[in-house]
Amino acid sequence: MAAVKVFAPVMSTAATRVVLCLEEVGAEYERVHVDMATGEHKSPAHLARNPFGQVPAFQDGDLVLFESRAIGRYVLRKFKSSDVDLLHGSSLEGSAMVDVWLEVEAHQYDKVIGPIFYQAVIIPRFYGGTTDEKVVEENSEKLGKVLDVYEARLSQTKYLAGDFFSFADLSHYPVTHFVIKVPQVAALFAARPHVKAWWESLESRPAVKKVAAQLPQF
Ligand code: GS8
Repeated sequence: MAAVKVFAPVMSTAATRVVLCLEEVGAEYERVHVDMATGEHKSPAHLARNPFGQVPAFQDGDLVLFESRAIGRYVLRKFKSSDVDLLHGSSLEGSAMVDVWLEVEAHQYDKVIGPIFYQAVIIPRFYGGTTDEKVVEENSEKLGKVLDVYEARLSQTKYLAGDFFSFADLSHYPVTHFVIKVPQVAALFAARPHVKAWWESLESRPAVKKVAAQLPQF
């Protein structure tokens, strides 16, 4: 069986979400670099894979997908085993909670941590620009409120969807990997013991360690 393909540069946080899923299930895959610096993500070949001109795109034979959370779900369904089912598909209630917290990650967490990532990481590291500290401050305050909800949840269950590790937890890793080094964000995590322990358990997973080692170290 030909390996599935992930089209994206290594730095892409959305692509990292997909790669983490592939590593967690132990699937074979091929990474195909897309050179965003030269606008390759807007080329006709890439637009045929992702009509929004974004990364990642994904291919499994004739099936071509975009949107990292949808690709992640596909990977986790396709390669699930009795040992690894990060969507908790055997339980109607458990899988519903995975869906809930995946939505929270996409629409509550990413919405506020994304601007911090852009301002504090992308602008200085990739464009040589200056961080707008006001954006970082405002979104850190909002992130604190989101993390208060996480702290309450994680004081009741070990992981977000319940007492089992799931895609809902994993999906938080890529952007947090970078943004946790921003002092305001580090302080928010440090002040919430359950969130801190949850993050440390995420970081200690072998698949996460392997993928983290491939990411730029800053
Ligand atoms: C977001 C993809 C995205 O923002 C997903 O796949 O989850 N909801 C989508 N990709 C960024 C790079 S960060 O991984 C991207 O392609 N930006 C370039 C652009 O928008 O032109």
